[in-house]
Amino acid sequence: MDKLSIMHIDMDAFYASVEEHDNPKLKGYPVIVGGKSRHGIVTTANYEARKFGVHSAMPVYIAKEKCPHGIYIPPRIERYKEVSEQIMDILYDISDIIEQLSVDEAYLDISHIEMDPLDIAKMIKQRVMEKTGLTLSVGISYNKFLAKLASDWDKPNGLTVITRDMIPNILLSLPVKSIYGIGKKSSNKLNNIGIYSVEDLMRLSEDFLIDMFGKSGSEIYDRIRGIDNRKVDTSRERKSIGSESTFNAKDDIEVFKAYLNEFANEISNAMINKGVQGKTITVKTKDENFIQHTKSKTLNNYISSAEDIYTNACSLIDEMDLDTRLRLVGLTMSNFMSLDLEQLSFFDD
Ligand code: TTP
Ligand code: MG
Repeated sequence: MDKLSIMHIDMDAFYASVEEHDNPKLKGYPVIVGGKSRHGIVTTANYEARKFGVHSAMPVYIAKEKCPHGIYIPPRIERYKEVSEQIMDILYDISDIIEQLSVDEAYLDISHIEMDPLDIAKMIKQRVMEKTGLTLSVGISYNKFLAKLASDWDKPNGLTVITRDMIPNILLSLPVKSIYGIGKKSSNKLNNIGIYSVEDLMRLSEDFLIDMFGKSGSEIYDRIRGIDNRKVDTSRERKSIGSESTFNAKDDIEVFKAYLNEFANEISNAMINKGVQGKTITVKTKDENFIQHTKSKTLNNYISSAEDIYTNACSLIDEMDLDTRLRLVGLTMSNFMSLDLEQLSFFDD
């Protein structure tokens, strides 16, 4: 059987959900996040507003015609980025092989994790809910194309697994434009020759598709047959510097802090070498039951000295409920700014 090695996660109505979470009075109402001006565009709408036909990329004035009683909110991009970071932190705790596709979406390679993929998905949902109060949809399959299709299958708050035997049922009736690689233009081109569904598309030969779409014709040919060999691309590496150690389970906070001190020195040296300062600091622990816990904070100012990093790390670990013994302590700095940039902005001021 194909190994269910790829997971795709996508937050539900992301910007609108953040707004609802930050202002619970919005719950139950149609919420539309969009530019303020008359020419503004809808970034997203919650599921309540979607019932009225409002969707992303629609001009706000049209949305207002469709849903006049909706609540219209200008976007707060910085806030969404902050929540996005929290979600990515949770994902990076689970797998290092992650490809972030956008602010609310990522692939995870979970092939090296022993746990049942469904349990991994439930754990992610639970951790994201605890940390951010938001729901997401998860798709699991043996390749990227099918995992992404799966996460979209049962939104919101979905959890869908696609196995090979499900492919005909799931794919054949889909419109061609729902296949990754077939945009609006290509979809129109296909419609013009009478090809509407994946089932229609199946009848075309690989050569025909290559003639029509070039190299991607061959990818489309494979994809609708459930073949997609793209790897989860980790080249857009996350910018963080960290260190961690495992040891025999113990419950001595002074020992943990001694580790943090050592890591703070290492991290500070590395940051100074790179010429960066950072503002987010994360302490990670693993307890004697191998359960991982993290606590992060984002400071108002950038730091790079070992002493600053250590002091903040200590206050974080003091705030963590260490009710069992630990077998790992780790420390990470992220959210960097290069020192050159700081100089520039200093002179600008
Ligand atoms: P999506 O994941 O495409 O949409 P969504 O999270 O709002 O809803 P869904 O439950 O269907 O996943 O995009 C993520 C965020 O990106 C979205 O909340 C707002 C932003 N966005 C735009 O700003 N413009 C756009 O055209 C789209 C599609 C999204
Ligand atoms: Mg989304």
